[in-house]
Amino acid sequence: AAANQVFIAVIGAGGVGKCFLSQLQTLATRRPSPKLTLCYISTSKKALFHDDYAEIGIDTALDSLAASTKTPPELSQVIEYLAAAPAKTVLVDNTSSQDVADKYPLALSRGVSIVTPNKKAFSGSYQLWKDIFIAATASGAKVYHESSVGAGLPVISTLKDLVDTGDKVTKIEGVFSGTMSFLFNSFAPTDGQGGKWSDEVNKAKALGYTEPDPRDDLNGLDVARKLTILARLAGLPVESPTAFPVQSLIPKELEACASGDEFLEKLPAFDAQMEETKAAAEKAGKVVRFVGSIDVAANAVKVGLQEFDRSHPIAALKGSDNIISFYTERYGSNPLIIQGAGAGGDVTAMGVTADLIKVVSQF
Ligand code: NHO
Repeated sequence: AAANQVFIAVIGAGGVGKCFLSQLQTLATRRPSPKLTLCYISTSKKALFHDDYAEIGIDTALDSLAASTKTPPELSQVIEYLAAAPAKTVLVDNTSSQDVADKYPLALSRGVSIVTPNKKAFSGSYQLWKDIFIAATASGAKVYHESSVGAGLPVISTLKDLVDTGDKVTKIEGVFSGTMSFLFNSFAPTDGQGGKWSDEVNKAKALGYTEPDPRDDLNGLDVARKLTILARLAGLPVESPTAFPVQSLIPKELEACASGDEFLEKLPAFDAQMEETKAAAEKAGKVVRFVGSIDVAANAVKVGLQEFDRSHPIAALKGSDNIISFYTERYGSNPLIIQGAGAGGDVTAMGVTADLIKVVSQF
């Protein structure tokens, strides 16, 4: 192997992982150099790799993996396997696993670069965050995670560019969840009546926007994780995604439901609560939205419901779009705004594949 080859290891082949493999196939065809060689792929149940790093065909990787009889080795063994490869390596983590995230410092310290949409490593403990960047700086390995906020939208790269060029970010606010965006755009539209809250939650689930258990979206933690990542990049040492106020939309009485299905069954009984929230906003000529904000000067992060004028860009959002506004000294009173699809396999994978291009171009 030579300088014009890069080994790629893929962990996770679900909704995002499958889309990533298809985009990797396109990338490998469009940019034949350096040669991107898939040498490892795994899910939580199966793995496929060869001791001599023989190439795994990208287009048939999923079938080959399905036919494999190997179970995934310990992660630290996978990292040693990659570190010993005869060329540079990139580990693509398409899981939402905390165990995989915890191993990033080890991988980076062994010279293995990382690209991932997994939020866990960057929104977990502040110590893990520090360990990741210390390890990367020491070894020169790269770590990119654009899709951990706003899927493929250029949110993290834009924030890094603002900071690195000396702009001062004063405030970041927006809609950071595709699920929450869809729910409020259809429950409390700027024109028309909107549906019943529980009906919209069921619709969002049927459309595949929500997590298998919709409570994982409605408890606000997904948004809190994204804000933790942005706040840290803006310079605030946020300790964890539970270190600031996060409003949950799960009625207290339903927190103990044994399953997502039971939760959905009982949710209609609580529609009146959300209806009141909507009516209160309407009385003031406004609409309610689920937003997150970071006030950098005040060191204040919060997640929850807020009322907006109907003409506000946050109120006028469509579908499951995200919107993120950066208020900075350079941009003055007109924020830099990023808007578009913020959930879904293809757009999330795009951020991952684009990160891979960035990493490879620095080798
Ligand atoms: P899946 O479909 O559950 O696939 C996970 C894969 O990882 C499976 O193949 C599983 O076997 C494997 N796996 C899990 N643990 C493993 C382990 N320890 N070892 C080996 N393999 C393991 O998950 P997705 O949907 O493909 O998501 C993958 C990652 O992308 C997650 O970290 C997720 O948070 C992240 N992500 C997804 C989306 C999305 O739209 N699907 C987004 C961002 C990041 O912008 C999107 C978003 O935030 C969606 C959010 N719900 C919203 O805004 O409403």
